Amino acid sequence: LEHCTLVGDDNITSKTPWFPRHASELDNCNHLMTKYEPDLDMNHPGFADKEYRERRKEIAEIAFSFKYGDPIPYIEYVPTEIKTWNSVFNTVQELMQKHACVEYRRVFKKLMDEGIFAPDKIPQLQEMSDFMCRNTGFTLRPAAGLLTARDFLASLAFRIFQSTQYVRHVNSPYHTPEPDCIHELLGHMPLLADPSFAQFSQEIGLASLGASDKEIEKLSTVYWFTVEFGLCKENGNVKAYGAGLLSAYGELLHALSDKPELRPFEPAATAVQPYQDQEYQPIYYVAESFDDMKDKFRRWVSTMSRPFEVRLNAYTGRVEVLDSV
Ligand code: TIH
Ligand code: FE2
Repeated sequence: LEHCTLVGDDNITSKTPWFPRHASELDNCNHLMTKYEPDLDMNHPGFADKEYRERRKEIAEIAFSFKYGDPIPYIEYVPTEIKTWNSVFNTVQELMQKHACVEYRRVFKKLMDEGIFAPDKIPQLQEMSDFMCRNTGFTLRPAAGLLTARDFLASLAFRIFQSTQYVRHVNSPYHTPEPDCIHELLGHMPLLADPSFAQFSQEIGLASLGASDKEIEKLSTVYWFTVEFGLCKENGNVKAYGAGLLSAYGELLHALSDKPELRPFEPAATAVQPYQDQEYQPIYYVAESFDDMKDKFRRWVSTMSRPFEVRLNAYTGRVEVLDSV
């Protein structure tokens, strides 16, 4: 970055897709993908459950009316929701000792010690946001559901994670194809409170700002095979760090069994690997370490077509555009 000169907006052309320059502009970045809506999808476990659909609507309203700077509203979770949390929490707590990477285990313990993680209460997004903020500067904003890749990745540039706040249907506790707050809380948030992983997440976000549609597709594929389903090496063993593995014990055991194919993480190849989100992944990518993953990712990002680089000015909270070198 020392080699870059500040150029203002000169390199942003009319062809550059719009991107937010400050976290307040994320108020415009909450476009939903209409996938897995319990109202529309007959296969959704909540499709025939009117009460569940009502609950989802009620919680979605919070996200729709949220504006930058607002505190995240408190949700009084009901007993069925807490029961679902409890089932998932107990399996994760047991399995992660052996199968999760050390960074995850370390933060998990901290969350237990601080009373934020407990078997019988669902953490509130605001308390979790405060925890992450004091560890890495990451904060949360509520999202009504699955967002478009461009919107979702843009927020990461500001160290903001868009999180759902509803709970999966009680009939499918151990695997859901759509994100829910159990997946976000147990899968994503511990690692977003780890400095090295937080840095990696933000860099994916920064790389996405003003990127072409094709590059957004590649970045979200890399995100999928790392942040969501990544494996890594630790003292010669393979461990899980992907959030979709840490929040779904069926897939965690599948990923670490001899059934799937494991490949070394290589951004250029990983970025073009097709994937689906309906069933367990047939292929996983293994990183040597978070540092190695970041090195490889940075080298690959520098080959992207964007005629500028960006950085977040931590003092102003604004994204600055730089000449690329
Ligand atoms: N399959 C995960 C779970 O059941 O917790 C949730 C998701 C991961 C990735 C997309 S949705
Ligand atoms: Fe996720």
